[in-house]
Amino acid sequence: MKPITLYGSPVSLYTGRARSYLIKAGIDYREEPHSSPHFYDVVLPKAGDRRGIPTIEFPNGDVIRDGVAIIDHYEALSGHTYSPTTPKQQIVSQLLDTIGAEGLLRQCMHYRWNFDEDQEEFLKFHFQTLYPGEKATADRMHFIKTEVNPAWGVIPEIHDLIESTHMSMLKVLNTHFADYPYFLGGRPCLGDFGMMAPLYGHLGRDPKPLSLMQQHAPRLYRWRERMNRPEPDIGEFANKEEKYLDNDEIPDTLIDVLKHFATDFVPESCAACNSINEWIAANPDVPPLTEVERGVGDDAEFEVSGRSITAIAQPFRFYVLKRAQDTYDALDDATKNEVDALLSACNMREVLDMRLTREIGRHNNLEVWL
Ligand SMILES: N[C@@H](CCC(=O)N[C@@H](CS)C(=O)NCC(=O)O)C(=O)O
Repeated sequence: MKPITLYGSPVSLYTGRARSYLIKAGIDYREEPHSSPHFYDVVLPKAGDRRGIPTIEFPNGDVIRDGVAIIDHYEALSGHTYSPTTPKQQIVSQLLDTIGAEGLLRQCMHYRWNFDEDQEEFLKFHFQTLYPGEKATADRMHFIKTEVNPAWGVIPEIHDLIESTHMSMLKVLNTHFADYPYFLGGRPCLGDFGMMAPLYGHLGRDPKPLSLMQQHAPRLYRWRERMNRPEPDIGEFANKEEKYLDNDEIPDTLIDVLKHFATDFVPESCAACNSINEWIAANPDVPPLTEVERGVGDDAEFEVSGRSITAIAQPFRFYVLKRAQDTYDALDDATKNEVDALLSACNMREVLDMRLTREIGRHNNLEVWL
Protein backbone atom coordinates (compact mmCIF):
# COMPACT_ATOMS: atom_id res chain seq x y z
CA MET A 1 0.00 0.00 0.00
CA LYS A 2 1.27 3.46 -0.85
CA PRO A 3 1.82 5.81 2.12
CA ILE A 4 -0.56 8.66 2.83
CA THR A 5 0.75 12.24 2.68
CA LEU A 6 0.68 14.22 5.89
CA TYR A 7 0.73 17.95 5.16
CA GLY A 8 2.31 19.38 8.25
CA SER A 9 5.37 20.91 9.80
CA PRO A 10 7.76 20.00 12.61
CA VAL A 11 6.93 23.34 14.29
CA SER A 12 3.17 22.97 13.97
CA LEU A 13 1.16 22.52 17.13
CA TYR A 14 -1.67 20.52 15.61
CA THR A 15 0.52 18.39 13.34
CA GLY A 16 2.17 17.07 16.52
CA ARG A 17 -1.04 15.41 17.60
CA ALA A 18 -1.83 13.70 14.27
CA ARG A 19 1.78 12.66 13.60
CA SER A 20 2.12 10.97 16.95
CA TYR A 21 -1.13 9.07 16.33
CA LEU A 22 0.04 7.90 12.89
CA ILE A 23 3.35 6.71 14.37
CA LYS A 24 1.75 4.82 17.25
CA ALA A 25 -0.97 3.33 15.06
CA GLY A 26 1.62 2.15 12.52
CA ILE A 27 0.19 4.10 9.59
CA ASP A 28 2.68 4.66 6.79
CA TYR A 29 2.94 8.36 5.93
CA ARG A 30 5.24 10.88 4.32
CA GLU A 31 5.21 14.42 5.74
CA GLU A 32 5.59 17.55 3.64
CA PRO A 33 4.81 21.27 3.91
CA HIS A 34 1.49 22.67 2.70
CA SER A 35 3.13 25.15 0.36
CA SER A 36 3.38 23.23 -2.93
CA PRO A 37 1.41 23.92 -6.11
CA HIS A 38 -0.11 20.43 -5.68
CA PHE A 39 -1.41 21.40 -2.24
CA TYR A 40 -2.94 24.65 -3.46
CA ASP A 41 -4.36 23.29 -6.74
CA VAL A 42 -5.49 19.78 -5.80
CA VAL A 43 -5.67 19.35 -2.02
CA LEU A 44 -6.99 22.71 -0.83
CA PRO A 45 -10.26 22.61 -2.84
CA LYS A 46 -11.00 19.22 -1.24
CA ALA A 47 -10.16 20.64 2.22
CA GLY A 48 -13.05 23.10 2.18
CA ASP A 49 -10.61 25.74 0.90
CA ARG A 50 -9.30 26.12 4.46
CA ARG A 51 -5.51 26.07 4.42
CA GLY A 52 -4.35 24.31 7.51
CA ILE A 53 -2.14 21.61 8.92
CA PRO A 54 -2.49 18.78 9.58
CA THR A 55 -4.29 17.71 6.43
CA ILE A 56 -3.86 14.23 4.96
CA GLU A 57 -4.17 12.99 1.40
CA PHE A 58 -4.75 9.34 0.56
CA PRO A 59 -3.21 7.67 -2.51
CA ASN A 60 -6.68 7.70 -4.14
CA GLY A 61 -6.85 11.50 -3.76
CA ASP A 62 -9.24 11.68 -0.80
CA VAL A 63 -8.42 14.40 1.73
CA ILE A 64 -9.11 14.89 5.46
CA ARG A 65 -8.46 18.33 6.97
CA ASP A 66 -8.15 18.77 10.74
CA GLY A 67 -6.29 16.71 13.31
CA VAL A 68 -9.39 15.66 15.20
CA ALA A 69 -11.04 14.41 12.01
CA ILE A 70 -7.89 12.53 11.01
CA ILE A 71 -7.75 10.68 14.33
CA ASP A 72 -11.54 10.10 14.28
CA HIS A 73 -11.13 8.46 10.88
CA TYR A 74 -8.49 6.00 12.04
CA GLU A 75 -10.15 5.36 15.39
CA ALA A 76 -13.39 4.40 13.60
CA LEU A 77 -11.47 2.09 11.24
CA SER A 78 -9.54 0.36 14.02
CA GLY A 79 -12.41 -0.06 16.48
CA HIS A 80 -11.27 2.81 18.70
CA THR A 81 -7.92 1.34 19.75
CA TYR A 82 -6.79 4.45 21.63
CA SER A 83 -10.10 5.28 23.33
CA PRO A 84 -10.38 3.85 26.85
CA THR A 85 -13.72 2.11 27.40
CA THR A 86 -14.23 2.66 31.14
CA PRO A 87 -16.12 5.86 32.03
CA LYS A 88 -13.66 7.87 34.13
CA GLN A 89 -10.71 7.07 31.92
CA GLN A 90 -12.72 7.83 28.79
CA ILE A 91 -13.83 11.22 30.09
CA VAL A 92 -10.35 12.11 31.36
CA SER A 93 -8.88 11.13 27.99
CA GLN A 94 -11.41 13.35 26.19
CA LEU A 95 -10.78 16.23 28.60
CA LEU A 96 -7.02 15.99 28.14
CA ASP A 97 -7.56 15.96 24.38
CA THR A 98 -9.53 19.20 24.63
CA ILE A 99 -7.13 20.92 27.03
CA GLY A 100 -4.12 19.83 25.00
CA ALA A 101 -5.44 21.00 21.69
CA GLU A 102 -7.09 24.23 22.79
CA GLY A 103 -6.18 25.07 26.37
CA LEU A 104 -2.45 25.76 26.41
CA LEU A 105 -2.17 28.25 23.58
CA ARG A 106 -0.87 31.13 25.67
CA GLN A 107 2.11 29.11 26.89
CA CYS A 108 2.76 27.86 23.36
CA MET A 109 2.66 31.31 21.81
CA HIS A 110 4.63 33.08 24.53
CA TYR A 111 7.51 30.63 24.43
CA ARG A 112 7.52 30.63 20.63
CA TRP A 113 7.39 34.34 19.93
CA ASN A 114 8.90 36.18 22.89
CA PHE A 115 12.42 34.73 22.94
CA ASP A 116 13.95 36.05 19.73
CA GLU A 117 17.51 35.91 20.98
CA ASP A 118 17.22 32.13 21.50
CA GLN A 119 15.19 31.12 18.52
CA GLU A 120 14.72 33.70 15.78
CA GLU A 121 16.92 31.84 13.27
CA PHE A 122 15.26 28.56 14.13
CA LEU A 123 11.79 29.98 13.49
CA LYS A 124 12.84 31.80 10.33
CA PHE A 125 14.08 28.55 8.83
CA HIS A 126 10.85 26.72 9.59
CA PHE A 127 8.55 29.53 8.50
CA GLN A 128 10.45 29.86 5.21
CA THR A 129 9.42 26.33 4.41
CA LEU A 130 5.76 27.04 5.09
CA TYR A 131 5.65 30.58 3.64
CA PRO A 132 8.38 30.61 0.95
CA GLY A 133 10.03 33.91 0.06
CA GLU A 134 11.75 36.36 2.38
CA LYS A 135 8.85 38.80 2.48
CA ALA A 136 6.16 36.15 2.93
CA THR A 137 8.11 34.59 5.81
CA ALA A 138 8.69 37.93 7.52
CA ASP A 139 5.07 39.03 7.01
CA ARG A 140 3.70 35.84 8.51
CA MET A 141 6.01 35.97 11.52
CA HIS A 142 5.19 39.63 12.07
CA PHE A 143 1.45 38.95 11.79
CA ILE A 144 1.56 36.19 14.40
CA LYS A 145 3.61 38.29 16.82
CA THR A 146 1.61 41.46 16.50
CA GLU A 147 -1.93 40.20 15.76
CA VAL A 148 -2.38 36.60 16.87
CA ASN A 149 -0.50 36.81 20.17
CA PRO A 150 -2.48 39.72 21.62
CA ALA A 151 -5.75 38.27 20.29
CA TRP A 152 -5.04 35.11 22.24
CA GLY A 153 -4.22 37.07 25.39
CA VAL A 154 -0.43 36.89 25.20
CA ILE A 155 0.42 40.41 26.31
CA PRO A 156 3.45 41.68 28.28
CA GLU A 157 1.32 42.30 31.39
CA ILE A 158 0.83 38.57 31.89
CA HIS A 159 4.14 37.13 30.66
CA ASP A 160 5.13 36.42 34.27
CA LEU A 161 1.85 34.60 34.90
CA ILE A 162 2.31 32.49 31.77
CA GLU A 163 5.82 31.59 32.88
CA SER A 164 4.89 30.64 36.43
CA THR A 165 1.97 28.57 35.10
CA HIS A 166 4.36 26.86 32.73
CA MET A 167 6.85 25.97 35.46
CA SER A 168 4.07 24.54 37.65
CA MET A 169 2.82 22.52 34.69
CA LEU A 170 6.27 21.04 34.09
CA LYS A 171 6.39 19.99 37.72
CA VAL A 172 3.04 18.17 37.87
CA LEU A 173 3.56 16.47 34.53
CA ASN A 174 7.08 15.40 35.48
CA THR A 175 5.78 13.84 38.67
CA HIS A 176 3.09 11.93 36.77
CA PHE A 177 5.44 10.61 34.10
CA ALA A 178 7.93 9.50 36.74
CA ASP A 179 5.33 6.90 37.76
CA TYR A 180 3.52 6.14 34.50
CA PRO A 181 4.69 6.02 30.87
CA TYR A 182 1.45 7.55 29.52
CA PHE A 183 -1.43 9.52 31.02
CA LEU A 184 -3.49 6.41 31.79
CA GLY A 185 -0.81 3.80 32.32
CA GLY A 186 1.09 1.64 29.82
CA ARG A 187 -0.66 2.69 26.64
CA PRO A 188 -1.39 6.07 25.03
CA CYS A 189 -4.99 7.32 24.89
CA LEU A 190 -6.54 10.12 22.83
CA GLY A 191 -5.62 12.50 25.65
CA ASP A 192 -1.94 11.71 25.14
CA PHE A 193 -2.24 12.62 21.46
CA GLY A 194 -4.10 15.85 22.26
CA MET A 195 -1.37 16.79 24.71
CA MET A 196 1.29 16.24 22.06
CA ALA A 197 -0.13 19.29 20.25
CA PRO A 198 1.34 21.82 22.71
CA LEU A 199 4.00 19.63 24.27
CA TYR A 200 5.80 18.64 21.09
CA GLY A 201 5.80 21.24 18.27
CA HIS A 202 6.02 24.27 20.54
CA LEU A 203 6.86 23.49 24.17
CA GLY A 204 8.94 20.35 23.55
CA ARG A 205 10.88 21.48 20.51
CA ASP A 206 11.44 25.25 20.26
CA PRO A 207 14.90 25.89 21.79
CA LYS A 208 13.79 27.96 24.81
CA PRO A 209 10.93 25.78 26.15
CA LEU A 210 12.77 22.60 25.11
CA SER A 211 15.65 23.51 27.40
CA LEU A 212 13.20 24.24 30.23
CA MET A 213 11.54 20.87 29.73
CA GLN A 214 14.85 19.02 29.64
CA GLN A 215 16.18 20.81 32.73
CA HIS A 216 13.05 20.83 34.87
CA ALA A 217 10.98 17.90 33.64
CA PRO A 218 13.13 15.05 32.27
CA ARG A 219 10.38 12.47 32.71
CA LEU A 220 7.95 14.65 30.75
CA TYR A 221 10.62 15.01 28.08
CA ARG A 222 10.84 11.20 27.91
CA TRP A 223 7.06 11.01 27.40
CA ARG A 224 7.29 13.51 24.55
CA GLU A 225 10.06 11.34 23.03
CA ARG A 226 8.10 8.12 23.63
CA MET A 227 5.01 9.55 21.94
CA ASN A 228 6.88 9.83 18.64
CA ARG A 229 8.23 6.27 18.68
CA PRO A 230 6.41 3.26 17.21
CA GLU A 231 7.36 0.92 20.07
CA PRO A 232 5.98 1.50 23.59
CA ASP A 233 9.42 2.80 24.70
CA ILE A 234 8.77 2.05 28.37
CA GLY A 235 12.01 0.21 29.16
CA GLU A 236 12.79 2.18 32.31
CA PHE A 237 9.51 1.16 33.99
CA ALA A 238 9.26 -2.05 36.03
CA ASN A 239 5.67 -2.53 34.86
CA LYS A 240 5.82 -3.17 31.12
CA GLU A 241 2.15 -3.98 30.59
CA GLU A 242 0.89 -2.13 27.54
CA LYS A 243 -2.56 -1.37 28.88
CA TYR A 244 -4.57 1.25 30.70
CA LEU A 245 -4.62 1.11 34.50
CA ASP A 246 -6.98 -1.47 36.00
CA ASN A 247 -10.35 -0.70 37.57
CA ASP A 248 -10.85 2.60 35.76
CA GLU A 249 -8.17 4.11 38.01
CA ILE A 250 -7.22 7.77 37.70
CA PRO A 251 -3.99 8.10 39.71
CA ASP A 252 -3.45 10.95 42.16
CA THR A 253 -0.62 12.30 40.05
CA LEU A 254 -3.08 12.77 37.18
CA ILE A 255 -5.62 14.44 39.47
CA ASP A 256 -2.87 16.93 40.32
CA VAL A 257 -2.24 17.51 36.62
CA LEU A 258 -5.93 18.18 35.98
CA LYS A 259 -6.14 20.46 39.00
CA HIS A 260 -3.30 22.46 37.59
CA PHE A 261 -4.97 22.75 34.16
CA ALA A 262 -8.27 23.74 35.79
CA THR A 263 -6.87 27.06 37.06
CA ASP A 264 -6.78 28.42 33.52
CA PHE A 265 -9.02 26.08 31.50
CA VAL A 266 -12.14 26.48 33.67
CA PRO A 267 -12.38 30.30 33.78
CA GLU A 268 -11.48 30.68 30.11
CA SER A 269 -13.95 28.01 28.98
CA CYS A 270 -16.70 29.55 31.11
CA ALA A 271 -16.19 33.03 29.69
CA ALA A 272 -15.80 31.75 26.12
CA CYS A 273 -18.94 29.61 26.38
CA ASN A 274 -21.01 32.60 27.56
CA SER A 275 -19.63 34.81 24.85
CA ILE A 276 -20.24 32.30 22.04
CA ASN A 277 -23.76 31.55 23.31
CA GLU A 278 -24.55 35.28 23.31
CA TRP A 279 -23.34 35.44 19.73
CA ILE A 280 -25.46 32.41 18.80
CA ALA A 281 -28.54 34.05 20.36
CA ALA A 282 -27.87 37.32 18.54
CA ASN A 283 -27.33 35.57 15.19
CA PRO A 284 -30.23 33.12 14.76
CA ASP A 285 -30.24 33.54 10.98
CA VAL A 286 -26.84 32.01 10.34
CA PRO A 287 -27.82 29.25 7.88
CA PRO A 288 -27.11 25.61 8.71
CA LEU A 289 -23.77 24.35 7.35
CA THR A 290 -22.14 27.79 7.67
CA GLU A 291 -18.43 27.42 8.43
CA VAL A 292 -17.53 27.93 12.08
CA GLU A 293 -14.97 30.72 12.31
CA ARG A 294 -11.95 30.40 14.58
CA GLY A 295 -13.34 33.07 16.92
CA VAL A 296 -16.91 34.39 17.28
CA GLY A 297 -18.66 36.94 19.45
CA ASP A 298 -17.08 39.20 22.04
CA ASP A 299 -13.72 38.24 23.42
CA ALA A 300 -13.76 36.11 26.55
CA GLU A 301 -12.80 38.08 29.65
CA PHE A 302 -11.76 36.12 32.69
CA GLU A 303 -9.37 35.98 35.63
CA VAL A 304 -6.56 33.55 36.33
CA SER A 305 -4.85 33.82 39.72
CA GLY A 306 -6.39 37.27 40.18
CA ARG A 307 -5.11 38.56 36.84
CA SER A 308 -7.38 39.72 34.01
CA ILE A 309 -7.05 38.08 30.62
CA THR A 310 -8.90 38.78 27.37
CA ALA A 311 -8.79 36.23 24.55
CA ILE A 312 -10.84 35.39 21.49
CA ALA A 313 -13.69 32.96 22.16
CA GLN A 314 -13.01 29.83 20.10
CA PRO A 315 -15.94 27.51 19.32
CA PHE A 316 -13.58 24.66 18.35
CA ARG A 317 -12.76 24.10 22.05
CA PHE A 318 -16.42 23.20 22.62
CA TYR A 319 -16.57 20.97 19.54
CA VAL A 320 -13.89 18.81 21.19
CA LEU A 321 -15.19 19.23 24.76
CA LYS A 322 -18.63 17.98 23.71
CA ARG A 323 -17.19 14.49 23.40
CA ALA A 324 -16.59 14.32 27.15
CA GLN A 325 -20.05 15.79 27.77
CA ASP A 326 -21.68 13.18 25.49
CA THR A 327 -19.84 10.38 27.28
CA TYR A 328 -21.08 11.75 30.61
CA ASP A 329 -24.69 12.10 29.40
CA ALA A 330 -24.78 8.41 28.39
CA LEU A 331 -23.80 7.16 31.87
CA ASP A 332 -26.21 5.84 34.49
CA ASP A 333 -26.77 7.95 37.60
CA ALA A 334 -24.45 5.99 39.88
CA THR A 335 -21.57 6.26 37.42
CA LYS A 336 -22.33 9.95 36.87
CA ASN A 337 -21.90 10.42 40.62
CA GLU A 338 -18.49 8.78 40.49
CA VAL A 339 -17.43 10.99 37.60
CA ASP A 340 -18.79 14.04 39.43
CA ALA A 341 -16.69 13.18 42.49
CA LEU A 342 -13.57 12.68 40.39
CA LEU A 343 -13.98 15.89 38.41
CA SER A 344 -14.85 17.87 41.54
CA ALA A 345 -11.58 16.66 43.07
CA CYS A 346 -9.86 18.06 39.94
CA ASN A 347 -11.81 21.38 40.12
CA MET A 348 -13.11 20.50 36.64
CA ARG A 349 -16.71 19.47 37.25
CA GLU A 350 -18.15 22.69 35.77
CA VAL A 351 -16.80 22.01 32.31
CA LEU A 352 -19.37 19.27 31.81
CA ASP A 353 -22.05 22.00 31.99
CA MET A 354 -20.38 24.45 29.61
CA ARG A 355 -22.32 23.70 26.46
CA LEU A 356 -22.94 25.67 23.30
CA THR A 357 -26.59 26.27 22.45
CA ARG A 358 -26.01 25.41 18.80
CA GLU A 359 -24.28 22.24 17.71
CA ILE A 360 -21.16 22.07 15.57
CA GLY A 361 -20.79 19.33 12.96
CA ARG A 362 -18.64 18.65 9.91
CA HIS A 363 -19.44 19.14 6.27
CA ASN A 364 -17.13 19.34 3.26
CA ASN A 365 -14.07 19.03 5.56
CA LEU A 366 -15.09 22.09 7.60
CA GLU A 367 -16.57 22.52 11.06
CA VAL A 368 -20.04 23.97 10.49
CA TRP A 369 -23.00 25.20 12.51
CA LEU A 370 -25.77 22.59 12.30
N1 LIG B 1 -8.51 22.52 14.35
C1 LIG B 1 -7.34 22.32 13.55
C2 LIG B 1 -6.37 23.47 13.73
C3 LIG B 1 -5.23 23.43 12.76
C4 LIG B 1 -4.38 24.70 12.76
O1 LIG B 1 -4.85 25.77 13.15
N2 LIG B 1 -3.14 24.58 12.31
C5 LIG B 1 -2.28 25.74 12.17
C6 LIG B 1 -0.82 25.36 12.33
S1 LIG B 1 -0.46 24.53 13.84
C7 LIG B 1 -2.44 26.26 10.75
O2 LIG B 1 -2.68 25.48 9.87
N3 LIG B 1 -2.34 27.57 10.52
C8 LIG B 1 -2.58 28.14 9.21
C9 LIG B 1 -1.57 27.79 8.18
O3 LIG B 1 -0.44 27.45 8.53
O4 LIG B 1 -1.88 27.79 6.98
C10 LIG B 1 -6.74 20.97 13.93
O5 LIG B 1 -6.98 20.49 15.06
O6 LIG B 1 -6.09 20.35 13.10
